Amino acid sequence: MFTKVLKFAAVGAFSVSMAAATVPAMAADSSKPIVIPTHNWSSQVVMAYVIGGIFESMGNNVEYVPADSQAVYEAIRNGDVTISHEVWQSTFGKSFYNAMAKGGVIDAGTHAASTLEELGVPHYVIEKNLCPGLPKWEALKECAEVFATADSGGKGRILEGPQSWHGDLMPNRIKALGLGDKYVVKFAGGADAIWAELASAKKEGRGIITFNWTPNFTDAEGFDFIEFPAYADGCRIVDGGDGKCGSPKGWLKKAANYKFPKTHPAAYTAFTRISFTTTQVGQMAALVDIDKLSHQDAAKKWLADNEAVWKPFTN
Ligand code: TMO
Repeated sequence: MFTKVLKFAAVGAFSVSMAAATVPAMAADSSKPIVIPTHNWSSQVVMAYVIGGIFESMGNNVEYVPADSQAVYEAIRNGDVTISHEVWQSTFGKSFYNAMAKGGVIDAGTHAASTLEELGVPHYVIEKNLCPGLPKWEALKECAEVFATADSGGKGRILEGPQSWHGDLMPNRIKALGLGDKYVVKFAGGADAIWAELASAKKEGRGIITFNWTPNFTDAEGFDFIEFPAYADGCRIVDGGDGKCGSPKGWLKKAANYKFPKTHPAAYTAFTRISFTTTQVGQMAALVDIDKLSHQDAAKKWLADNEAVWKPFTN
Protein backbone atom coordinates (compact mmCIF):
# COMPACT_ATOMS: atom_id res chain seq x y z
CA MET A 1 0.00 0.00 0.00
CA PHE A 2 2.76 2.37 1.05
CA THR A 3 4.79 1.69 -2.13
CA LYS A 4 1.70 2.01 -4.30
CA VAL A 5 0.99 5.48 -2.99
CA LEU A 6 4.60 6.48 -3.47
CA LYS A 7 4.58 5.17 -7.04
CA PHE A 8 1.37 7.05 -7.80
CA ALA A 9 2.84 10.25 -6.38
CA ALA A 10 5.96 9.82 -8.50
CA VAL A 11 3.93 9.29 -11.68
CA GLY A 12 1.76 12.26 -10.78
CA ALA A 13 4.73 14.52 -10.26
CA PHE A 14 6.21 13.38 -13.56
CA SER A 15 3.11 14.13 -15.62
CA VAL A 16 2.63 17.52 -13.94
CA SER A 17 6.17 18.57 -14.76
CA MET A 18 5.71 17.38 -18.39
CA ALA A 19 2.58 19.50 -18.66
CA ALA A 20 4.31 22.51 -17.15
CA ALA A 21 7.08 22.23 -19.72
CA THR A 22 4.63 22.56 -22.61
CA VAL A 23 1.61 24.54 -21.40
CA PRO A 24 1.85 27.07 -18.57
CA ALA A 25 -0.49 26.11 -15.73
CA MET A 26 -2.80 29.12 -15.78
CA ALA A 27 -6.34 29.46 -14.54
CA ALA A 28 -8.60 31.42 -16.85
CA ASP A 29 -9.88 34.81 -15.71
CA SER A 30 -13.57 35.11 -14.97
CA SER A 31 -15.61 36.81 -17.71
CA LYS A 32 -17.22 38.98 -15.00
CA PRO A 33 -16.22 42.62 -15.47
CA ILE A 34 -13.35 44.11 -13.51
CA VAL A 35 -14.86 47.25 -11.97
CA ILE A 36 -12.57 50.29 -12.22
CA PRO A 37 -13.44 53.56 -10.44
CA THR A 38 -13.11 57.03 -11.96
CA HIS A 39 -12.54 60.11 -9.79
CA ASN A 40 -12.21 63.85 -10.40
CA TRP A 41 -8.64 64.52 -11.52
CA SER A 42 -7.31 63.83 -15.00
CA SER A 43 -4.46 61.35 -14.56
CA GLN A 44 -6.72 59.08 -12.50
CA VAL A 45 -9.44 58.96 -15.15
CA VAL A 46 -7.00 58.49 -18.03
CA MET A 47 -5.16 55.77 -16.09
CA ALA A 48 -8.50 54.04 -15.41
CA TYR A 49 -8.99 53.69 -19.19
CA VAL A 50 -5.30 52.82 -19.71
CA ILE A 51 -5.50 49.97 -17.21
CA GLY A 52 -8.93 48.96 -18.51
CA GLY A 53 -7.41 48.84 -22.01
CA ILE A 54 -4.56 46.66 -20.74
CA PHE A 55 -7.07 44.26 -19.14
CA GLU A 56 -9.14 44.21 -22.36
CA SER A 57 -6.03 43.41 -24.40
CA MET A 58 -5.76 40.29 -22.22
CA GLY A 59 -9.35 39.28 -23.02
CA ASN A 60 -10.95 40.64 -19.85
CA ASN A 61 -14.20 42.56 -19.49
CA VAL A 62 -14.11 45.88 -17.67
CA GLU A 63 -16.63 48.35 -16.33
CA TYR A 64 -16.08 51.93 -15.17
CA VAL A 65 -17.92 53.54 -12.26
CA PRO A 66 -17.65 57.15 -11.08
CA ALA A 67 -16.85 56.95 -7.36
CA ASP A 68 -16.07 59.22 -4.42
CA SER A 69 -12.31 59.11 -3.91
CA GLN A 70 -12.57 58.47 -0.13
CA ALA A 71 -15.59 56.11 -0.07
CA VAL A 72 -14.07 53.97 -2.83
CA TYR A 73 -11.92 51.98 -0.37
CA GLU A 74 -15.02 50.69 1.43
CA ALA A 75 -16.51 49.90 -2.02
CA ILE A 76 -13.37 47.89 -2.86
CA ARG A 77 -13.55 46.13 0.50
CA ASN A 78 -17.13 44.97 -0.09
CA GLY A 79 -16.47 44.08 -3.73
CA ASP A 80 -18.61 46.70 -5.52
CA VAL A 81 -15.38 48.06 -7.02
CA THR A 82 -12.45 45.76 -7.93
CA ILE A 83 -9.39 48.04 -7.87
CA SER A 84 -7.97 51.47 -7.20
CA HIS A 85 -4.96 52.36 -9.34
CA GLU A 86 -4.01 55.75 -7.79
CA VAL A 87 -3.94 55.53 -4.00
CA TRP A 88 -2.19 58.80 -3.05
CA GLN A 89 -0.57 58.55 0.37
CA SER A 90 -1.33 62.02 1.69
CA THR A 91 -4.97 62.18 0.73
CA PHE A 92 -6.16 58.56 0.73
CA GLY A 93 -3.65 56.59 2.82
CA LYS A 94 -5.87 56.71 5.89
CA SER A 95 -9.05 55.51 4.11
CA PHE A 96 -7.07 52.80 2.33
CA TYR A 97 -5.61 51.39 5.56
CA ASN A 98 -8.89 51.82 7.47
CA ALA A 99 -10.64 49.66 4.86
CA MET A 100 -7.75 47.17 4.87
CA ALA A 101 -7.97 46.86 8.66
CA LYS A 102 -11.67 45.93 8.37
CA GLY A 103 -10.71 43.09 6.00
CA GLY A 104 -11.10 42.77 2.24
CA VAL A 105 -8.62 45.23 0.72
CA ILE A 106 -5.16 44.20 -0.44
CA ASP A 107 -2.09 46.27 -1.32
CA ALA A 108 -1.36 45.45 -4.99
CA GLY A 109 1.97 47.25 -5.18
CA THR A 110 3.46 50.71 -5.57
CA HIS A 111 4.05 52.81 -8.68
CA ALA A 112 7.58 54.01 -9.44
CA ALA A 113 6.37 57.64 -9.12
CA SER A 114 6.63 59.22 -5.70
CA THR A 115 4.11 61.90 -4.86
CA LEU A 116 3.50 65.22 -3.18
CA GLU A 117 0.06 66.77 -2.63
CA GLU A 118 0.69 70.25 -1.32
CA LEU A 119 -0.02 73.98 -1.51
CA GLY A 120 2.28 75.90 -3.79
CA VAL A 121 2.83 78.69 -6.27
CA PRO A 122 3.56 78.79 -10.01
CA HIS A 123 7.25 79.24 -10.68
CA TYR A 124 6.98 82.90 -11.79
CA VAL A 125 5.88 83.83 -8.23
CA ILE A 126 9.34 82.74 -7.04
CA GLU A 127 11.18 84.15 -10.07
CA LYS A 128 9.56 87.58 -9.72
CA ASN A 129 10.07 87.42 -5.94
CA LEU A 130 6.41 88.31 -5.33
CA CYS A 131 6.68 86.91 -1.79
CA PRO A 132 10.29 87.03 -0.60
CA GLY A 133 11.33 83.91 1.30
CA LEU A 134 9.08 81.48 -0.56
CA PRO A 135 9.01 78.51 -0.87
CA LYS A 136 9.62 78.46 2.91
CA TRP A 137 6.19 78.66 4.60
CA GLU A 138 7.23 81.36 7.09
CA ALA A 139 7.37 83.81 4.17
CA LEU A 140 3.56 83.65 4.02
CA LYS A 141 3.33 85.68 7.25
CA GLU A 142 4.51 88.82 5.45
CA CYS A 143 2.63 88.77 2.15
CA ALA A 144 -1.04 87.92 2.60
CA GLU A 145 -2.04 90.96 0.48
CA VAL A 146 -0.08 89.59 -2.50
CA PHE A 147 -2.53 86.68 -2.59
CA ALA A 148 -5.73 88.61 -1.83
CA THR A 149 -8.67 88.27 -4.25
CA ALA A 150 -12.01 90.10 -4.62
CA ASP A 151 -13.75 87.53 -2.40
CA SER A 152 -11.09 87.05 0.28
CA GLY A 153 -11.98 89.94 2.59
CA GLY A 154 -8.52 91.46 2.48
CA LYS A 155 -6.84 88.20 3.51
CA GLY A 156 -4.65 86.08 1.29
CA ARG A 157 -6.66 83.50 -0.62
CA ILE A 158 -5.53 79.88 -0.70
CA LEU A 159 -7.33 77.94 -3.43
CA GLU A 160 -7.78 74.39 -2.14
CA GLY A 161 -9.10 71.46 -4.23
CA PRO A 162 -12.61 70.09 -3.73
CA GLN A 163 -13.39 69.35 -0.07
CA SER A 164 -14.08 65.69 -1.01
CA TRP A 165 -10.33 65.08 -1.39
CA HIS A 166 -9.08 65.68 2.15
CA GLY A 167 -11.72 67.56 4.10
CA ASP A 168 -10.46 70.36 6.35
CA LEU A 169 -6.78 69.40 6.22
CA MET A 170 -5.65 72.77 4.81
CA PRO A 171 -7.92 75.10 6.85
CA ASN A 172 -6.79 73.19 9.96
CA ARG A 173 -3.13 73.52 9.00
CA ILE A 174 -3.37 77.25 8.23
CA LYS A 175 -5.02 77.83 11.62
CA ALA A 176 -2.52 75.61 13.45
CA LEU A 177 0.42 77.51 11.96
CA GLY A 178 -1.01 80.83 13.14
CA LEU A 179 -1.91 82.03 9.63
CA GLY A 180 -5.68 82.01 10.19
CA ASP A 181 -5.93 85.81 10.61
CA LYS A 182 -4.06 86.42 7.37
CA TYR A 183 -5.33 83.72 5.02
CA VAL A 184 -8.64 82.20 4.01
CA VAL A 185 -8.94 78.76 2.37
CA LYS A 186 -11.49 78.51 -0.47
CA PHE A 187 -12.48 75.12 -1.90
CA ALA A 188 -12.54 74.81 -5.68
CA GLY A 189 -15.57 73.11 -7.22
CA GLY A 190 -13.27 70.88 -9.24
CA ALA A 191 -9.71 70.52 -10.52
CA ASP A 192 -10.58 72.53 -13.65
CA ALA A 193 -11.31 75.58 -11.48
CA ILE A 194 -7.72 75.39 -10.13
CA TRP A 195 -6.25 75.23 -13.65
CA ALA A 196 -8.46 78.12 -14.82
CA GLU A 197 -7.36 80.28 -11.87
CA LEU A 198 -3.68 79.41 -12.43
CA ALA A 199 -4.04 80.39 -16.09
CA SER A 200 -5.70 83.75 -15.38
CA ALA A 201 -3.22 84.59 -12.57
CA LYS A 202 -0.36 83.83 -14.96
CA LYS A 203 -1.84 86.11 -17.63
CA GLU A 204 -2.07 88.92 -15.10
CA GLY A 205 1.29 88.12 -13.51
CA ARG A 206 -0.52 87.94 -10.18
CA GLY A 207 0.39 86.03 -7.04
CA ILE A 208 -1.61 82.87 -6.38
CA ILE A 209 -1.46 79.95 -3.95
CA THR A 210 -3.24 76.73 -4.89
CA PHE A 211 -3.35 73.11 -3.92
CA ASN A 212 -1.59 70.98 -6.53
CA TRP A 213 0.26 67.70 -6.75
CA THR A 214 3.00 65.82 -8.52
CA PRO A 215 2.98 63.85 -10.76
CA ASN A 216 0.79 66.23 -12.74
CA PHE A 217 0.82 68.11 -16.04
CA THR A 218 2.11 71.18 -14.16
CA ASP A 219 5.46 69.43 -13.55
CA ALA A 220 6.51 70.38 -17.09
CA GLU A 221 6.08 74.13 -16.62
CA GLY A 222 7.26 74.32 -13.04
CA PHE A 223 5.23 74.64 -9.85
CA ASP A 224 6.91 75.31 -6.52
CA PHE A 225 5.46 73.53 -3.51
CA ILE A 226 5.60 75.46 -0.25
CA GLU A 227 7.95 73.93 2.33
CA PHE A 228 5.86 73.44 5.45
CA PRO A 229 7.16 71.81 8.66
CA ALA A 230 8.01 68.19 7.88
CA TYR A 231 5.28 65.56 7.97
CA ALA A 232 5.43 62.82 10.57
CA ASP A 233 2.85 60.08 11.14
CA GLY A 234 0.25 61.36 13.62
CA CYS A 235 0.99 65.07 13.07
CA ARG A 236 -2.41 65.87 11.56
CA ILE A 237 -5.38 66.92 13.66
CA VAL A 238 -7.48 63.99 12.33
CA ASP A 239 -4.69 61.71 13.57
CA GLY A 240 -4.51 63.33 17.01
CA GLY A 241 -1.65 65.76 16.24
CA ASP A 242 -1.36 69.55 16.42
CA GLY A 243 -1.77 69.97 12.65
CA LYS A 244 1.44 71.98 12.23
CA CYS A 245 2.87 69.89 9.41
CA GLY A 246 3.05 69.72 5.64
CA SER A 247 2.17 66.76 3.45
CA PRO A 248 4.36 63.66 3.20
CA LYS A 249 6.63 63.01 0.26
CA GLY A 250 4.51 60.00 -0.39
CA TRP A 251 3.85 56.83 -2.30
CA LEU A 252 1.35 56.05 -5.02
CA LYS A 253 -0.13 52.62 -4.47
CA LYS A 254 -2.58 50.24 -6.08
CA ALA A 255 -5.37 48.51 -4.14
CA ALA A 256 -7.64 45.58 -4.93
CA ASN A 257 -10.51 43.58 -3.53
CA TYR A 258 -9.16 40.42 -1.83
CA LYS A 259 -10.96 38.10 -4.26
CA PHE A 260 -9.44 39.68 -7.39
CA PRO A 261 -6.32 37.41 -7.44
CA LYS A 262 -8.61 34.35 -7.42
CA THR A 263 -11.32 35.50 -9.88
CA HIS A 264 -8.93 37.13 -12.39
CA PRO A 265 -5.44 35.70 -11.78
CA ALA A 266 -3.96 36.91 -15.07
CA ALA A 267 -5.36 40.43 -14.75
CA TYR A 268 -4.34 40.56 -11.08
CA THR A 269 -0.80 39.47 -11.93
CA ALA A 270 -0.58 42.19 -14.57
CA PHE A 271 -2.06 44.73 -12.14
CA THR A 272 0.61 44.00 -9.52
CA ARG A 273 3.28 44.55 -12.20
CA ILE A 274 1.84 47.82 -13.48
CA SER A 275 4.08 50.65 -12.35
CA PHE A 276 4.03 54.14 -13.83
CA THR A 277 6.72 56.79 -13.47
CA THR A 278 6.32 60.49 -12.69
CA THR A 279 6.73 61.28 -16.40
CA GLN A 280 4.12 58.73 -17.45
CA VAL A 281 1.48 59.89 -14.95
CA GLY A 282 2.22 63.51 -15.95
CA GLN A 283 1.72 62.59 -19.63
CA MET A 284 -1.69 61.04 -18.88
CA ALA A 285 -2.83 64.30 -17.24
CA ALA A 286 -1.29 66.51 -19.95
CA LEU A 287 -3.16 64.72 -22.76
CA VAL A 288 -6.38 66.02 -21.18
CA ASP A 289 -5.41 69.25 -19.40
CA ILE A 290 -3.04 70.62 -22.06
CA ASP A 291 -3.93 68.77 -25.28
CA LYS A 292 -7.68 68.77 -24.43
CA LEU A 293 -8.35 65.17 -25.49
CA SER A 294 -11.23 63.31 -23.86
CA HIS A 295 -10.12 60.90 -21.12
CA GLN A 296 -10.91 57.91 -23.36
CA ASP A 297 -9.02 59.31 -26.36
CA ALA A 298 -6.09 60.23 -24.12
CA ALA A 299 -5.92 56.64 -22.88
CA LYS A 300 -6.12 55.24 -26.42
CA LYS A 301 -3.31 57.52 -27.54
CA TRP A 302 -1.20 56.73 -24.50
CA LEU A 303 -1.62 52.97 -25.03
CA ALA A 304 -0.81 53.27 -28.76
CA ASP A 305 2.31 55.36 -28.08
CA ASN A 306 3.58 53.25 -25.18
CA GLU A 307 3.16 49.57 -26.06
CA ALA A 308 6.77 48.97 -25.07
CA VAL A 309 5.90 50.20 -21.56
CA TRP A 310 2.74 48.25 -20.88
CA LYS A 311 2.96 45.04 -22.95
CA PRO A 312 5.61 43.59 -20.62
CA PHE A 313 3.19 43.96 -17.67
CA THR A 314 0.92 41.38 -19.35
CA ASN A 315 3.49 38.63 -19.99
C1 TMO B 1 -5.65 63.14 -5.02
N1 TMO B 1 -4.99 64.30 -5.65
C2 TMO B 1 -3.98 63.82 -6.64
C3 TMO B 1 -6.01 65.16 -6.34
O1 TMO B 1 -4.38 65.00 -4.67
